[in-house]
Amino acid sequence: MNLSIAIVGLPNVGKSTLFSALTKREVKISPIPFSTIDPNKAQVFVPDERLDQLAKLNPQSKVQPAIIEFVDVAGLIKNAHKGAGLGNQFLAQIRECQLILQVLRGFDKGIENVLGKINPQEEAEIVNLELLMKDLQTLEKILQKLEKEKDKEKLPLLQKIKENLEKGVAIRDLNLEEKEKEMIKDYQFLSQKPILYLLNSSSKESFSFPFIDLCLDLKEELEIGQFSEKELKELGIKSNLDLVIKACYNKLDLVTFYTLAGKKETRAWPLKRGENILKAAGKIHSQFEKEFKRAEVINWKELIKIGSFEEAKKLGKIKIVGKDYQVQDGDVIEIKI
Ligand SMILES: Nc1nc2c(ncn2[C@@H]2O[C@H](COP(=O)(O)OP(=O)(O)OP(=O)(O)O)[C@@H](O)[C@H]2O)c(=O)[nH]1
Ligand SMILES: [Mg+2]
Repeated sequence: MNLSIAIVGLPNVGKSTLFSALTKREVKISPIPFSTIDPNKAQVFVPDERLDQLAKLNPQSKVQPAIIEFVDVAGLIKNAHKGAGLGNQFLAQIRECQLILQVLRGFDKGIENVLGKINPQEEAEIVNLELLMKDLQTLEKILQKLEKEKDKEKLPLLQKIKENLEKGVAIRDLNLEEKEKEMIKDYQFLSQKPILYLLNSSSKESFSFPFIDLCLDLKEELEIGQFSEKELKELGIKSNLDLVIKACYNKLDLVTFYTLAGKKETRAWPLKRGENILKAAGKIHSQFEKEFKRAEVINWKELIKIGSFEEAKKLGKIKIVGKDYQVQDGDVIEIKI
Protein backbone atom coordinates (compact mmCIF):
# COMPACT_ATOMS: atom_id res chain seq x y z
CA MET A 1 0.00 0.00 0.00
CA ASN A 2 1.27 3.47 -0.91
CA LEU A 3 1.17 6.05 1.84
CA SER A 4 -0.33 8.94 -0.07
CA ILE A 5 -0.89 12.52 0.95
CA ALA A 6 -3.26 14.76 -0.98
CA ILE A 7 -2.20 18.39 -1.29
CA VAL A 8 -5.48 20.29 -1.46
CA GLY A 9 -6.67 23.88 -1.31
CA LEU A 10 -8.19 26.73 -3.27
CA PRO A 11 -6.66 27.63 -6.66
CA ASN A 12 -3.51 29.76 -6.66
CA VAL A 13 -2.54 29.11 -3.05
CA GLY A 14 0.77 27.41 -3.94
CA LYS A 15 -0.09 23.68 -4.03
CA SER A 16 2.01 22.92 -7.12
CA THR A 17 4.79 25.13 -5.76
CA LEU A 18 4.84 22.95 -2.62
CA PHE A 19 4.65 19.75 -4.66
CA SER A 20 7.54 20.80 -6.86
CA ALA A 21 9.67 21.87 -3.89
CA LEU A 22 8.99 18.59 -2.06
CA THR A 23 9.48 16.20 -4.94
CA LYS A 24 11.99 18.16 -7.09
CA ARG A 25 9.70 17.63 -10.06
CA GLU A 26 8.99 20.34 -12.57
CA VAL A 27 5.25 20.86 -12.79
CA LYS A 28 3.03 23.63 -14.06
CA ILE A 29 3.12 26.57 -11.65
CA SER A 30 1.20 29.54 -12.91
CA PRO A 31 -0.65 32.66 -11.71
CA ILE A 32 -3.77 31.52 -13.57
CA PRO A 33 -6.25 29.72 -11.28
CA PHE A 34 -6.94 26.04 -12.03
CA SER A 35 -3.53 25.48 -13.63
CA THR A 36 -3.39 21.96 -12.30
CA ILE A 37 -6.00 19.66 -13.80
CA ASP A 38 -4.60 16.14 -13.84
CA PRO A 39 -3.00 15.30 -10.50
CA ASN A 40 0.80 15.29 -10.17
CA LYS A 41 2.14 12.37 -8.16
CA ALA A 42 5.63 11.66 -6.87
CA GLN A 43 7.36 9.88 -4.01
CA VAL A 44 9.75 11.34 -1.47
CA PHE A 45 12.06 9.85 1.12
CA VAL A 46 11.17 10.42 4.77
CA PRO A 47 14.10 12.03 6.61
CA ASP A 48 15.06 9.84 9.56
CA GLU A 49 18.00 10.50 11.90
CA ARG A 50 17.64 7.05 13.48
CA LEU A 51 18.12 5.41 10.07
CA ASP A 52 21.21 7.54 9.46
CA GLN A 53 22.69 6.41 12.76
CA LEU A 54 21.84 2.75 12.15
CA ALA A 55 23.44 2.94 8.70
CA LYS A 56 26.73 3.90 10.32
CA LEU A 57 26.86 0.43 11.93
CA ASN A 58 27.18 -1.10 8.45
CA PRO A 59 28.83 1.56 6.31
CA GLN A 60 28.84 -0.65 3.19
CA SER A 61 25.11 -1.17 3.29
CA LYS A 62 22.62 0.52 0.98
CA VAL A 63 20.41 2.97 2.86
CA GLN A 64 16.71 2.92 2.06
CA PRO A 65 14.46 5.41 3.85
CA ALA A 66 10.69 5.03 4.14
CA ILE A 67 8.74 6.51 1.23
CA ILE A 68 5.59 8.59 1.08
CA GLU A 69 3.74 9.83 -1.98
CA PHE A 70 2.42 13.34 -2.52
CA VAL A 71 -0.46 14.03 -4.87
CA ASP A 72 -0.96 17.58 -6.15
CA VAL A 73 -4.71 17.81 -6.59
CA ALA A 74 -6.61 20.35 -8.70
CA GLY A 75 -7.73 23.52 -6.92
CA LEU A 76 -11.22 23.51 -5.50
CA ILE A 77 -13.77 26.18 -4.77
CA LYS A 78 -17.12 26.47 -3.04
CA ASN A 79 -19.70 24.03 -4.45
CA ALA A 80 -17.08 21.86 -6.13
CA HIS A 81 -19.14 18.85 -4.99
CA LYS A 82 -21.92 20.13 -7.27
CA GLY A 83 -19.50 20.57 -10.14
CA ALA A 84 -18.32 24.18 -9.60
CA GLY A 85 -14.80 24.97 -10.83
CA LEU A 86 -13.21 21.71 -11.86
CA GLY A 87 -15.89 19.98 -9.88
CA ASN A 88 -16.01 16.48 -8.67
CA GLN A 89 -13.00 14.86 -10.19
CA PHE A 90 -10.56 16.04 -7.55
CA LEU A 91 -12.61 14.45 -4.79
CA ALA A 92 -11.99 10.98 -6.17
CA GLN A 93 -8.27 11.68 -6.05
CA ILE A 94 -8.46 12.56 -2.35
CA ARG A 95 -10.28 9.29 -1.68
CA GLU A 96 -7.15 7.32 -2.60
CA CYS A 97 -5.04 9.19 -0.01
CA GLN A 98 -4.61 8.59 3.71
CA LEU A 99 -3.95 12.20 4.72
CA ILE A 100 -4.99 15.65 3.53
CA LEU A 101 -2.47 18.48 3.53
CA GLN A 102 -4.31 21.73 2.96
CA VAL A 103 -2.31 24.72 1.71
CA LEU A 104 -3.75 28.05 2.85
CA ARG A 105 -2.94 31.33 1.22
CA GLY A 106 -0.92 33.70 3.39
CA PHE A 107 0.96 35.65 0.71
CA ASP A 108 -0.73 38.65 -0.80
CA LYS A 109 1.28 39.81 -3.78
CA GLY A 110 0.36 40.17 -7.41
CA ILE A 111 -1.31 36.78 -7.89
CA GLU A 112 -5.08 36.53 -8.31
CA ASN A 113 -6.77 35.48 -5.09
CA VAL A 114 -9.92 33.47 -5.81
CA LEU A 115 -11.33 34.23 -2.36
CA GLY A 116 -10.72 37.94 -2.83
CA LYS A 117 -8.97 38.27 0.53
CA ILE A 118 -6.48 36.58 2.83
CA ASN A 119 -8.52 34.41 5.17
CA PRO A 120 -7.01 31.00 6.08
CA GLN A 121 -9.94 30.18 8.36
CA GLU A 122 -12.48 30.63 5.58
CA GLU A 123 -10.34 28.59 3.16
CA ALA A 124 -10.21 25.75 5.67
CA GLU A 125 -13.97 25.94 6.13
CA ILE A 126 -14.64 25.88 2.37
CA VAL A 127 -12.59 22.72 1.88
CA ASN A 128 -14.06 21.05 4.94
CA LEU A 129 -17.58 21.77 3.77
CA GLU A 130 -16.86 20.33 0.33
CA LEU A 131 -15.49 17.14 1.87
CA LEU A 132 -18.53 16.92 4.10
CA MET A 133 -21.00 17.49 1.26
CA LYS A 134 -19.29 14.88 -0.86
CA ASP A 135 -19.53 12.41 2.03
CA LEU A 136 -23.24 13.19 2.35
CA GLN A 137 -23.73 12.39 -1.35
CA THR A 138 -21.82 9.12 -0.96
CA LEU A 139 -23.77 8.29 2.18
CA GLU A 140 -27.18 8.79 0.53
CA LYS A 141 -26.34 6.06 -1.97
CA ILE A 142 -24.99 3.71 0.68
CA LEU A 143 -28.04 4.21 2.88
CA GLN A 144 -30.44 3.48 0.02
CA LYS A 145 -28.63 0.23 -0.64
CA LEU A 146 -28.48 -0.80 3.02
CA GLU A 147 -32.15 0.02 3.56
CA LYS A 148 -33.06 -2.19 0.61
CA GLU A 149 -30.95 -4.98 2.06
CA LYS A 150 -32.56 -4.39 5.48
CA ASP A 151 -29.11 -4.18 7.05
CA LYS A 152 -29.25 -4.04 10.86
CA GLU A 153 -25.59 -3.67 11.65
CA LYS A 154 -24.30 -0.68 9.72
CA LEU A 155 -27.50 1.32 9.30
CA PRO A 156 -27.67 2.92 12.78
CA LEU A 157 -24.01 3.96 12.60
CA LEU A 158 -24.35 5.43 9.13
CA GLN A 159 -27.52 7.26 10.13
CA LYS A 160 -25.67 8.76 13.11
CA ILE A 161 -22.88 9.86 10.75
CA LYS A 162 -25.39 11.39 8.36
CA GLU A 163 -27.08 13.41 11.10
CA ASN A 164 -23.72 14.77 12.18
CA LEU A 165 -22.61 15.61 8.65
CA GLU A 166 -25.86 17.53 8.21
CA LYS A 167 -24.95 19.52 11.31
CA GLY A 168 -21.52 20.23 9.82
CA VAL A 169 -19.54 17.74 11.94
CA ALA A 170 -16.78 15.94 10.03
CA ILE A 171 -16.44 12.18 10.61
CA ARG A 172 -12.91 12.64 11.99
CA ASP A 173 -14.41 14.69 14.85
CA LEU A 174 -16.97 12.06 15.86
CA ASN A 175 -14.68 10.06 18.18
CA LEU A 176 -15.83 6.77 16.66
CA GLU A 177 -14.83 3.54 18.37
CA GLU A 178 -12.30 1.28 16.66
CA LYS A 179 -15.07 -1.20 15.92
CA GLU A 180 -17.12 1.51 14.21
CA LYS A 181 -14.13 2.73 12.22
CA GLU A 182 -13.57 -0.80 11.01
CA MET A 183 -17.20 -1.02 9.86
CA ILE A 184 -16.92 2.04 7.60
CA LYS A 185 -13.30 1.60 6.55
CA ASP A 186 -14.07 0.53 3.00
CA TYR A 187 -16.17 3.62 2.22
CA GLN A 188 -13.07 5.84 2.56
CA PHE A 189 -15.06 8.87 3.63
CA LEU A 190 -13.25 12.12 2.88
CA SER A 191 -14.12 13.97 6.07
CA GLN A 192 -12.74 11.05 8.09
CA LYS A 193 -9.23 11.55 6.78
CA PRO A 194 -6.81 13.36 9.07
CA ILE A 195 -5.92 16.86 7.92
CA LEU A 196 -2.87 19.09 8.32
CA TYR A 197 -2.87 22.82 7.61
CA LEU A 198 0.07 24.59 6.00
CA LEU A 199 0.04 28.37 5.76
CA ASN A 200 1.96 29.66 2.73
CA SER A 201 3.54 32.70 4.30
CA SER A 202 6.93 33.81 5.56
CA SER A 203 5.45 34.64 8.93
CA LYS A 204 2.65 33.32 11.08
CA GLU A 205 2.61 36.43 13.23
CA SER A 206 -0.16 38.31 11.48
CA PHE A 207 -2.40 35.26 11.78
CA SER A 208 -3.82 34.07 15.06
CA PHE A 209 -5.14 30.72 13.95
CA PRO A 210 -4.21 27.94 16.36
CA PHE A 211 -5.29 25.27 13.85
CA ILE A 212 -2.35 26.03 11.55
CA ASP A 213 0.24 23.24 11.86
CA LEU A 214 2.99 24.52 9.57
CA CYS A 215 4.02 27.88 8.18
CA LEU A 216 6.40 28.10 5.20
CA ASP A 217 7.14 30.53 2.41
CA LEU A 218 6.66 28.07 -0.44
CA LYS A 219 8.03 30.25 -3.21
CA GLU A 220 11.21 30.68 -1.20
CA GLU A 221 11.37 26.93 -0.51
CA LEU A 222 11.19 26.27 -4.25
CA GLU A 223 14.01 28.73 -4.85
CA ILE A 224 16.12 27.21 -2.05
CA GLY A 225 15.81 23.87 -3.86
CA GLN A 226 17.85 25.25 -6.77
CA PHE A 227 20.94 25.59 -4.57
CA SER A 228 23.41 22.82 -3.75
CA GLU A 229 24.04 21.77 -0.13
CA LYS A 230 27.37 23.58 -0.29
CA GLU A 231 25.83 26.81 -1.56
CA LEU A 232 23.15 26.70 1.13
CA LYS A 233 25.82 26.36 3.81
CA GLU A 234 27.74 29.29 2.40
CA LEU A 235 24.60 31.40 2.23
CA GLY A 236 23.53 30.34 5.72
CA ILE A 237 20.02 29.30 4.66
CA LYS A 238 18.21 26.03 5.03
CA SER A 239 15.10 24.37 3.73
CA ASN A 240 12.17 23.66 6.02
CA LEU A 241 10.63 21.03 3.79
CA ASP A 242 11.83 18.18 6.00
CA LEU A 243 9.44 19.55 8.62
CA VAL A 244 6.54 19.11 6.21
CA ILE A 245 7.47 15.52 5.34
CA LYS A 246 7.97 14.61 9.00
CA ALA A 247 4.72 16.27 10.09
CA CYS A 248 2.83 14.30 7.44
CA TYR A 249 4.50 11.06 8.40
CA ASN A 250 3.71 11.61 12.08
CA LYS A 251 0.10 12.49 11.37
CA LEU A 252 -0.38 9.19 9.51
CA ASP A 253 -0.12 7.43 12.90
CA LEU A 254 2.64 5.04 11.95
CA VAL A 255 5.54 3.42 13.66
CA THR A 256 8.86 2.87 11.89
CA PHE A 257 10.73 -0.40 12.07
CA TYR A 258 14.13 -1.18 10.60
CA THR A 259 15.82 -4.11 8.87
CA LEU A 260 19.51 -4.71 8.21
CA ALA A 261 19.28 -7.52 5.61
CA GLY A 262 22.47 -9.20 6.80
CA LYS A 263 24.36 -5.88 6.60
CA LYS A 264 23.41 -5.45 2.93
CA GLU A 265 20.67 -2.86 3.30
CA THR A 266 19.71 -0.61 6.21
CA ARG A 267 16.07 0.10 5.64
CA ALA A 268 13.21 1.96 7.32
CA TRP A 269 9.65 0.66 6.98
CA PRO A 270 6.38 2.33 7.95
CA LEU A 271 3.75 0.27 9.71
CA LYS A 272 0.35 1.22 11.09
CA ARG A 273 0.57 1.72 14.85
CA GLY A 274 -0.73 -1.37 16.65
CA GLU A 275 -0.04 -3.84 13.83
CA ASN A 276 1.74 -7.08 14.61
CA ILE A 277 5.01 -8.47 13.37
CA LEU A 278 3.32 -10.76 10.86
CA LYS A 279 2.11 -7.64 9.01
CA ALA A 280 5.63 -6.23 9.22
CA ALA A 281 7.01 -9.47 7.76
CA GLY A 282 4.51 -9.25 4.90
CA LYS A 283 5.73 -5.76 4.08
CA ILE A 284 9.27 -7.04 3.63
CA HIS A 285 8.28 -10.05 1.54
CA SER A 286 5.07 -12.08 1.19
CA GLN A 287 7.13 -15.25 1.77
CA PHE A 288 8.22 -13.90 5.16
CA GLU A 289 4.58 -13.59 6.16
CA LYS A 290 3.61 -17.05 4.89
CA GLU A 291 6.55 -18.92 6.36
CA PHE A 292 7.06 -16.84 9.51
CA LYS A 293 8.48 -18.86 12.41
CA ARG A 294 9.71 -16.19 14.80
CA ALA A 295 11.53 -12.86 14.79
CA GLU A 296 14.48 -11.33 16.54
CA VAL A 297 13.95 -7.80 17.80
CA ILE A 298 16.00 -5.08 19.43
CA ASN A 299 15.35 -1.38 19.97
CA TRP A 300 17.45 0.80 17.61
CA LYS A 301 19.08 2.81 20.40
CA GLU A 302 20.19 -0.27 22.25
CA LEU A 303 21.60 -1.75 19.06
CA ILE A 304 23.62 1.39 18.42
CA LYS A 305 24.95 1.29 21.98
CA ILE A 306 26.06 -2.33 21.55
CA GLY A 307 27.38 -1.90 18.01
CA SER A 308 26.17 -4.99 16.16
CA PHE A 309 23.36 -7.52 16.00
CA GLU A 310 25.80 -10.42 16.63
CA GLU A 311 27.20 -8.77 19.75
CA ALA A 312 23.68 -8.03 21.00
CA LYS A 313 22.84 -11.72 20.54
CA LYS A 314 25.88 -12.79 22.54
CA LEU A 315 24.82 -10.43 25.32
CA GLY A 316 21.32 -11.86 25.30
CA LYS A 317 19.82 -8.50 24.37
CA ILE A 318 17.81 -9.75 21.39
CA LYS A 319 14.16 -10.56 22.06
CA ILE A 320 12.67 -13.61 20.36
CA VAL A 321 9.04 -12.91 19.49
CA GLY A 322 6.11 -14.75 17.91
CA LYS A 323 3.66 -13.64 15.26
CA ASP A 324 1.40 -11.72 17.65
CA TYR A 325 4.14 -9.39 18.84
CA GLN A 326 3.05 -5.76 18.40
CA VAL A 327 5.78 -3.87 16.59
CA GLN A 328 7.14 -0.90 18.56
CA ASP A 329 8.42 2.31 17.04
CA GLY A 330 12.19 1.99 16.57
CA ASP A 331 12.34 -1.83 16.54
CA VAL A 332 15.13 -3.40 14.49
CA ILE A 333 13.78 -6.69 13.21
CA GLU A 334 15.06 -9.90 11.71
CA ILE A 335 12.44 -12.37 10.52
CA LYS A 336 13.18 -16.09 10.74
CA ILE A 337 11.45 -18.47 8.34
N1 LIG B 1 4.51 35.89 -3.90
C1 LIG B 1 4.31 34.57 -3.77
N2 LIG B 1 3.82 33.89 -4.83
C2 LIG B 1 3.61 32.57 -4.68
C3 LIG B 1 3.88 31.87 -3.48
N3 LIG B 1 3.57 30.58 -3.65
C4 LIG B 1 3.11 30.46 -4.91
N4 LIG B 1 3.14 31.65 -5.55
C5 LIG B 1 2.73 31.96 -6.93
O1 LIG B 1 1.34 31.77 -7.03
C6 LIG B 1 0.98 31.25 -8.30
C7 LIG B 1 0.15 29.98 -8.13
O2 LIG B 1 0.99 28.96 -7.58
P1 LIG B 1 0.69 27.41 -7.85
O3 LIG B 1 1.67 26.66 -7.06
O4 LIG B 1 0.60 27.15 -9.30
O5 LIG B 1 -0.76 27.34 -7.18
P2 LIG B 1 -1.78 26.10 -7.12
O6 LIG B 1 -2.35 26.12 -5.75
O7 LIG B 1 -1.12 24.87 -7.58
O8 LIG B 1 -2.91 26.59 -8.15
P3 LIG B 1 -3.92 25.69 -9.03
O9 LIG B 1 -3.19 24.56 -9.64
O10 LIG B 1 -4.41 26.66 -10.04
O11 LIG B 1 -5.01 25.25 -8.10
C8 LIG B 1 2.30 31.04 -9.05
O12 LIG B 1 2.52 32.14 -9.90
C9 LIG B 1 3.32 30.98 -7.94
O13 LIG B 1 4.61 31.38 -8.37
C10 LIG B 1 4.42 32.62 -2.39
O14 LIG B 1 4.72 32.09 -1.30
N5 LIG B 1 4.60 33.95 -2.59
MG1 LIG C 1 -1.44 23.68 -9.21
